[in-house]
Amino acid sequence: MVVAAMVSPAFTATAHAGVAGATHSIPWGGQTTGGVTTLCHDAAGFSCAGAGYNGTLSEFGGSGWGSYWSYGSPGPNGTKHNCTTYAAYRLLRNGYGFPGWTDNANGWARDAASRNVLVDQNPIVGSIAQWSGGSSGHVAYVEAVTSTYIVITSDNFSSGASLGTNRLRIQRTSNYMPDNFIHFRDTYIGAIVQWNGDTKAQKTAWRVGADGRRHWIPSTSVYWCLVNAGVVGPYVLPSTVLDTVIPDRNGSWASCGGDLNGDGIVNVQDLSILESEWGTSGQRADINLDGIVNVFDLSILESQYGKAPTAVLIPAS
Ligand SMILES: [Ca+2]
Ligand SMILES: [Ca+2]
Repeated sequence: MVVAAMVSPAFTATAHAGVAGATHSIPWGGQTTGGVTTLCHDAAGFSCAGAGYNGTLSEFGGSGWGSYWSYGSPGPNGTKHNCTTYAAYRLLRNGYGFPGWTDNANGWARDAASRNVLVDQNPIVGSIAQWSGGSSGHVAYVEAVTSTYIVITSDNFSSGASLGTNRLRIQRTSNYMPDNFIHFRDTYIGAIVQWNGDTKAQKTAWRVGADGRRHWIPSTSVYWCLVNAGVVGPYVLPSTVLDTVIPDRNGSWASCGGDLNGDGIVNVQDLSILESEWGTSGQRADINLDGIVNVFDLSILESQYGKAPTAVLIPAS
C-alpha cells in the first residue's frame, strides 16, 4: 500500500536486530497458491475485516491512529481502504495507543524497533505482520497462529485484484510469510503461556481464550494434547504482561477439545459435565474459551464424540 505523504523524516539506516528486509512476497486477496489460502475476500467492502471495522474515520474516536485514515484509497460510501489504517484500528481495539509516528507499511518494522518495540520473525496473535517489499510494503493483523500456519487479516490499498479486505491462511513454509512481526501489544489468544518467575520443574500453564484471559491447564496430559495438536507456546512471560494484558479467569479450565474430564476419550461423561455447566461461564466445559458454555461448545463435543479429543483453534479462523 502507498501512503506517499506520510513517509517519516530521516530515519537513519541503522540495522536493528531482528528486523528483516524485503525477502518475502506480499500475498493478495483471493490468492490460492504458494502456501496461501484465502479464507475471506471482499474486493470492495469491509466484510472480511472483522472486529467491527467499516472503513470510516469515526471508528478511531479521535485517536492519533486516525491520522492514517486520510491516506487511504476510496471505498464505498465515503470509506477508505488502507492496510496501515486497518492495523492501527486493531491495535487501538487492543488498547495500544498511537505511538506518535506515522510511516508507510515498509517502514513500520524499522520505526517500531528503533523505539524499543520487539520485532522478530515469531508470529503471535495480536502482533502486526509486515512485508517490506513492493512499492510501500504491507501490514496485516495476526488473527491465529499454529505450529504450521498463521491467519492474517488485512485491508489492501491498491486498486485492482488485491483491493479490499481479506483473511488469509499462510503456511509457515510459504514464501509469502511476512518478513517481520511487530509486537506492539500481543494478545496471545489461543496460545499456551507461563510465568517467567515460576521455578517449578513443571511450570503452571494456561491457555489464553478468545475472551483474552488465561484459563488454567489442569494436567500434563491436557498440555501435551494441546501442543501435539499444534497449539503454540509456551510463551514464558513476566507478571506485568500476565496481569495486565492476559489476566487469569479464575475457576475456568482449559480442555483439549471435547474431553472435559481429561481421560483421553470424548463420551457421555464429558457430555454430562457440559450439560451441568450449560449457560454458565463454565469451569470445565467452555471448550472454545469464549466465556460461555453454549451450543458452540456442544457442537465441538459432538463432532469428537466417541473419539480421542482434538484441540480446537482459538480463535476459530
Ligand atoms: Ca472424557
Ligand atoms: Ca464457549
